[in-house]
Amino acid sequence: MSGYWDPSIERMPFDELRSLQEDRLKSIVRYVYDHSNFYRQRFKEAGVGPDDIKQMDDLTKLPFTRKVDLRNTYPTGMFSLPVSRVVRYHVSSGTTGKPTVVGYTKDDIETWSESLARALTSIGLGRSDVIQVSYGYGLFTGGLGLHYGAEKIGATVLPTGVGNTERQIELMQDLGTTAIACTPSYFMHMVEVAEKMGVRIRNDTKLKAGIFGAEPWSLETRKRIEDATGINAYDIYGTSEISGPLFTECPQKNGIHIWADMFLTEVIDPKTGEQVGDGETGELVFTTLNKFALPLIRYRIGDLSVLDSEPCECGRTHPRIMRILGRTDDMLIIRGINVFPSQVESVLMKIPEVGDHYQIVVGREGPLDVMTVRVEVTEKGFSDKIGDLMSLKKKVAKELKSVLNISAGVELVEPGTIPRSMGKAQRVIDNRKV
Ligand code: DLL
Repeated sequence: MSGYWDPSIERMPFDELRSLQEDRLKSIVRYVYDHSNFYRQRFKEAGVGPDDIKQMDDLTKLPFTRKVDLRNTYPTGMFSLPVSRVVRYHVSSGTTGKPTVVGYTKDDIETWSESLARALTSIGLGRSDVIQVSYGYGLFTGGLGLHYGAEKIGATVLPTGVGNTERQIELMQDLGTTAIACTPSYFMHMVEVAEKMGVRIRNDTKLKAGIFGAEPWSLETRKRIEDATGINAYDIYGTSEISGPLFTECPQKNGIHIWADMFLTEVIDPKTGEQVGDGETGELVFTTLNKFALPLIRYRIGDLSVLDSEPCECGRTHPRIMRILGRTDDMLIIRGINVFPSQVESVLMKIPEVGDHYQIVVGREGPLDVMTVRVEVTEKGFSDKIGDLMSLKKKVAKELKSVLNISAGVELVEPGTIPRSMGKAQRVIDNRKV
């Protein structure tokens, strides 16, 4: 079992942790009321003020906030401090609408790094590690976030960023990278490129851990990555609004620990807004407890997960969220049936002849929705016997149907055909929206 970065916090007894959360909740509510015009207005509209928040259960009196609020107040209307106190901005790519801007004080950056220091230590990394950061640097939070966290634990950072994959692999070998941080889809691409260069990750590098996130990925993908390379692949989660990458799994690999002294986590029914119990799927809602440039109260993240507050075998008392199913807005509705791309991935990655890369193409034929799953066949699975390919196609369609309850078309394509991603993979092409 690996060590702790700060055992006094990470193993803090539940009651103490809860009372710390309660104190911080009261303070942050008062703070935003005093500092942010946006929140003061919002609380007034909801008929609630800082004096109404006396204990944890009062949390539900507070109104939710959402991404749309950040958009409507673009660029910095939700900030609680003047820009002169802000030491850094990050900006979302704006692929789903107007971009959102987040800002940090020096202390906010420190808290973010502290969160990652705990997470990276929990997966066994430390001073003797070389951590290659292959998330994008710049406006995206992945690169700089991991960079600061890795430096904080005294590891050696190799800040490669994304792209130039062959060079990344050469450097990985030359500088003895022991852990890599990037999207799982980019890592799978890297493995493919390495193979073409005659480099086997398992034998020809020192890589032992991967810190993979920023996009949904299934347990089946984890298994593939681990089987193919011999590394330990850990899930890392966060969003730019709550700082960036913040939390990982511990070695139990059974949920991602959310540091309760920093964040208050709720899971709600996205339709009613009511909290759901532990073990039930719902939308994640976070309240930041010690972030000061852009504190967020009951912020609806849009990601679906399940909360588990039971003690973890690793000894940490902080609650866990289970693997992210996807965003509420990623859910495809095909002929009235809800489909998450992550479910499709789970099915595909169990079929050995299917390659690591896939795409889901949705369109309409007359009034009907049609979904086609485009999959690469592995070099081994690629046979010139038409009969074999036909039976593979049938097999994939059958497995998809048994899990998704709808019929999907299957298109088999040659290895290397589907575009590779360096950052977040674009898995879904929904032509209905065009
Ligand atoms: O993706 C922050 C990040 C960087 C996380 C590096 C992990 C590693 P955004 O660009 O704001 O921030 O996108 C956040 O990405 O709401 C999820 O939908 C998705 N996401 C992030 N991590 C995971 C994960 C960064 N481990 C959005 N599993 C979130 C599934 C993830 N989805």
